Amino acid sequence: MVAVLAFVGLAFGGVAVRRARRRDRPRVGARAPGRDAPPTAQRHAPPSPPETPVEAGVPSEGLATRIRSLFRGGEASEQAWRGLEEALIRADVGPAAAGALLRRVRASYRPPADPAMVVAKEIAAMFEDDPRWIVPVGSPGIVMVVGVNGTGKTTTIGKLAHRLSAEGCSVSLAASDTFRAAAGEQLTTWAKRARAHVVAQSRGADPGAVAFDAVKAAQARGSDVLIVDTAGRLHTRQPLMEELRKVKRVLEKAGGRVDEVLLVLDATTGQNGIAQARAFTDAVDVTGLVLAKMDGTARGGIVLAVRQELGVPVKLVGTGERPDDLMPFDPHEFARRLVA
Ligand SMILES: Nc1nc2c(ncn2[C@@H]2O[C@H](COP(=O)(O)OP(=O)(O)OP(=O)(O)O)[C@@H](O)[C@H]2O)c(=O)[nH]1
Ligand SMILES: [Mg+2]
Repeated sequence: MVAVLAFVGLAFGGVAVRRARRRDRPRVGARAPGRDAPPTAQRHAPPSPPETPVEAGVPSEGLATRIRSLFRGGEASEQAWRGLEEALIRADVGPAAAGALLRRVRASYRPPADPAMVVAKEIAAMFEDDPRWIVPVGSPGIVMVVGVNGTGKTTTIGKLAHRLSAEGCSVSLAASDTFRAAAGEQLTTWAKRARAHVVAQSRGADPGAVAFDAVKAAQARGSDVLIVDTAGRLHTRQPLMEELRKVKRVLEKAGGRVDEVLLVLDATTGQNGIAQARAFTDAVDVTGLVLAKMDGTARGGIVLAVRQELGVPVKLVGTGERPDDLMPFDPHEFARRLVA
């Protein structure tokens, strides 16, 4: 137990050191200077009308630029507040979180403060009391990973296994995605890199049976953590959601409890992310979000909406496809990026 607690500390220490080193470099996934910013002529152009279609999760212009232009001259008119709410909604923050954020900013903004900085500070504050990612301790600690198709579940599991293993933890993986042909191989490739043990069966096998075997194997090996991969599924397909419930029940029966149920959301997901989070939470009680693909242009505003409407905290952030591209959620970093 002492050894396990030590690596929990190391997990945070290691991550903190890595993050500190990264600060000196361009942000992970940051594009070449200037590419994020529109050309100068556009930068000073009037903001686009609200009905302009925008790609989900990708604000058409930097939120900070928009906010500063709304509050130009330090003035906080009703029009500026309305414009701020609309800009937040366009950044996928959702109406409920945008309303809550607006109340906080209205209470704390005092000109001549930079309104964009105040918004960022209040966004970070909204996550302040949320539980953070902690390596589940048990024999084994069990993490189940769920989500719709292609969000980054298996890649997240691979990165997590790599990180835990590098920090001295013994990791087992359950290939309970028995639906997709290459799913088991993909997990096995990650497992080799991470020096983790995989329990798999042939394609089409019962995902619950794989989960059961994996708990028993992890117990027999004395693994610290078991991470369970599941097939991507549409949250609206009831039989598939029922299958997921069954996998969780089997894990609980075999392992006593499931410590974390992580829902992986693709950062480019727009408001549909709320429907996904609601359906998966109803089915298997999601305990945390993983915000994947944050190395692209998307800012992941959707997690603020999910946090506000369902109370599910963000635990991890994926910033690429390499083993090191996963880190604990940092509300300040997230807020800075959303309001960039
Ligand atoms: N750029 C980037 N790509 C990612 C990230 N996470 C996953 N991907 C890529 O997204 C694609 C889908 O990733 P998977 O891990 O297979 O997603 P999945 O949710 O397991 O997919 P299914 O099992 O088919 O539902 C792959 O090409 C990954 O390399 C990330 O943080 N950044
Ligand atoms: Mg997968």
